[in-house]
Amino acid sequence: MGITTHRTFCRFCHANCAMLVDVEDGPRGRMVREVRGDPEDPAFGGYTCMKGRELPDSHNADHRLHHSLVRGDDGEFRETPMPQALEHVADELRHIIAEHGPHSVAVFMGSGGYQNSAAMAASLSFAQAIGSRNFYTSVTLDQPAKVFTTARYGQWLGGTNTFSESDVALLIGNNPIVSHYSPPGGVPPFSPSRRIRDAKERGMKVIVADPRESDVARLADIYLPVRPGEDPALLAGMLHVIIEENLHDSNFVAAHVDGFDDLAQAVEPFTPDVAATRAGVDEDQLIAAARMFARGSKGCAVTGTGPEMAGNGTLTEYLVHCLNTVCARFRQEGEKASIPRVFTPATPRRAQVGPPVPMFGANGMAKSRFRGLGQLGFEMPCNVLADEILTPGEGQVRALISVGGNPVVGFPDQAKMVRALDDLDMFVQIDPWMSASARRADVVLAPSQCLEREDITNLSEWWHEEAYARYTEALADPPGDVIDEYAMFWTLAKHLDVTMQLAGGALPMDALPSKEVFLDLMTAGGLVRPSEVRRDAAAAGGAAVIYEDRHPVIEPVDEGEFHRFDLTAGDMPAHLSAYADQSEARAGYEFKLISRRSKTRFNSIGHPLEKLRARTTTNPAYIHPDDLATLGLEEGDIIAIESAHATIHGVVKPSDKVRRGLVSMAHAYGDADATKDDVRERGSSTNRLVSETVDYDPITGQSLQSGIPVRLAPA
Ligand SMILES: Nc1nc2c(c(=O)[nH]1)N[C@H]1C(S)=C(S)[C@@H](COP(=O)(O)OP(=O)(O)OC[C@H]3O[C@@H](n4cnc5c(=O)[nH]c(N)nc54)[C@H](O)[C@@H]3O)O[C@H]1N2
Ligand SMILES: Nc1nc2c(c(=O)[nH]1)N[C@H]1C(S)=C(S)[C@@H](COP(=O)(O)OP(=O)(O)OC[C@H]3O[C@@H](n4cnc5c(=O)[nH]c(N)nc54)[C@H](O)[C@@H]3O)O[C@H]1N2
Ligand code: SF4
Ligand SMILES: [Mo]
Repeated sequence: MGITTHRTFCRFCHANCAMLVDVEDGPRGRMVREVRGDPEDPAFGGYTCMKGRELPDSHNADHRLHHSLVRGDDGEFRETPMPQALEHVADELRHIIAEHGPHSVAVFMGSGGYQNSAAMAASLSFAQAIGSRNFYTSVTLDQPAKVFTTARYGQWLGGTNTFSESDVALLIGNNPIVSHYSPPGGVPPFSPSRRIRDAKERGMKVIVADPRESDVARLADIYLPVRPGEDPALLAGMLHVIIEENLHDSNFVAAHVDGFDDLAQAVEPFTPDVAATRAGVDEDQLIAAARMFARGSKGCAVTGTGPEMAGNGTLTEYLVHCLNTVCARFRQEGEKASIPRVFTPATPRRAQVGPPVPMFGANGMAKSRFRGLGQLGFEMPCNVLADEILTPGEGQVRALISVGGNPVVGFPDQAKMVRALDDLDMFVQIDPWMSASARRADVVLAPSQCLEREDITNLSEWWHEEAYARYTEALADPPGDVIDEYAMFWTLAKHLDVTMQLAGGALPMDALPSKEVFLDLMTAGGLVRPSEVRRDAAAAGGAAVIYEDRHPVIEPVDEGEFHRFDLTAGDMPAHLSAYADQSEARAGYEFKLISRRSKTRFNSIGHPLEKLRARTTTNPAYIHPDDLATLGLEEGDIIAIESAHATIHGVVKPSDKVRRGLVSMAHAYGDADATKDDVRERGSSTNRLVSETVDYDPITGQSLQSGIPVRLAPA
């Protein structure tokens, strides 16, 4: 009995903030009582956000599932012991595979799955073990063009400049103060606004491009209110200025870059006035931003989700890659590798370009049956999942296991996704509560929550400039018979008599391996083994361990493996020229709806938590006061938002931080049955407005989930 305090890290989101947790050992076992930031952690220094501080509620709340649910023939859910629920799922899968083949089973890992350090490896290796090509993750709902661009052009093996060494930062549609997310080279999630203020104090210049004056835009030296989807014009204009004024690193370009002249030619028509007009920004500000970025000695251009979702995502990522490349924003020979990534299989760290990696259906990778879209690395694009379920024929998906995803609210075309889920022979949702998707499932498997699990920091290690590693013990006892997701997939594989393979080889299939064994196999080839970190962390009272002596140093060029960045790959200069000739206006839809993150939710995670609900129960529609005056609307009114595809409702909130002609709303609110009448209580789903077959990226399948053409009317 009594309360003890332990060191661990938060897993409400991917940032993994260092935390102290008070645990009470009482009649119901060890229960989480309170969490707070760990002031002694070298990276986070005590920082947490309001979501993470709700972890005790999330673990102990009444709405939490303590047992799994299986729907009976009468359509009603029945509480079912975990072993039986898993056996039932395995039996159904066996029948479905026997009748329709292995591709008929799909696995989707959503953003809630990333919070468990083993869920990605477990769900992927399960899909591979049964021989299904239908593995999906939220990466193809949010930022596939980044993955694709890195693969197509190759990576600088020494890594990019990091935030702490930079004297300039360019953030395009990325708001790390709320999202705690930035790609490598961007703002690390350790107390992001304090970091930016500190960096500015030492002289860093910050440039932000966002149609909405976001939290980070308010700290910017130059804020560019770019029109949604027109980032290519802005970036091409900046490249035009940089090249014309010779501000790029011509030595680096000569040594490592092909296709520079083609790029220069393609950005030629984007003179500052043409580019600024199209992008909707001030011409002098565009020129100043180009000079500020290129004259900095170190610092990266990075994008968030906004520009990836607003159309032209692949082109935008290409131009960002060009900016960083021609300005050589990379670490060089003899320096420490910028991000050591202790748990990721080590690639050579050299002062050179790595080889391009074939992507998206190339070279024998699996193709989907739709729109010519194919695998990105090991995963299928989410764009095709609904059609793969709904369309009969060879390869039709008949069973879906969703781990930490909420397809009803995360995917484009909500009504269609709901039809698809209802059409499945079996829909299994792994979820700690009755989310919008769980309520439509045939089986809901109840998982343990983060403070009841062992985990490592593999998912946040790409922000740490030191070789920072953590292994946390399970600190609380799981209620009921909930278990870790890795154990669910292992048990299913065991029933189906297949073997899961991890980076380090086959997983033992005779008896359930411990999480430590799983994590060791999963991270084979990394700088440190999780079991070693576990021992070192235990010796350090559960704190982070920094493996300074293993931090790789960037080696000289390996001439035998020499590659160059080829800026003409994929004909991108020609795509830019085609974009220059396009017009994007859509008659009859004079507004655009843009996406943003809600401070009080992580996508749909947090909806039932009382203190977060006390802050908001809806995703308000931010609209410029002048637009509201024209529409005759006031704060708190309900507005109808109509796209070519559907109509949703929103609660009006005036904001002079959004450009005129825009509505800014968070996604992942509102179930499929949410209506105008309960929009204040539940919010509404912006994805109802989207069609994945009309507006999508032809390479990645990313649907238009921001910058959606809409019209507005009082409701
Ligand atoms: N229009 C529009 N659409 C978007 C976006 C946008 O900006 N605009 N953003 C996109 C992005 S970036 C993403 S990542 C996707 C997200 O799409 P999804 O990943 O499909 O949706 P989430 O809401 O993140 O789903 C998380 C689920 O995990 C459950 N969960 C919570 N905790 C746990 C846990 O400990 N274990 C398990 N197993 N489950 C848990 C939650 O209850 C919830 O059901 O949405 C995308 N959709
Ligand atoms: N609190 C909280 N944190 C989260 C999440 C959450 O739901 N809540 N979700 C997590 C997930 S899954 C992800 S992927 C990350 C995403 O992390 P971020 O990408 O940083 O997410 P946002 O805060 O939505 O920032 C996107 C910005 O893009 C802007 N934008 C929209 N359209 C355009 C456009 O066409 N061009 C430009 N330049 N900007 C545009 C929006 O106004 C917004 O400010 O956040 C993660 N962190
Ligand atoms: S930023 Fe993410 S990891 Fe940190 S406290 Fe908030 S939810 Fe937890
Ligand atoms: Mo995401």
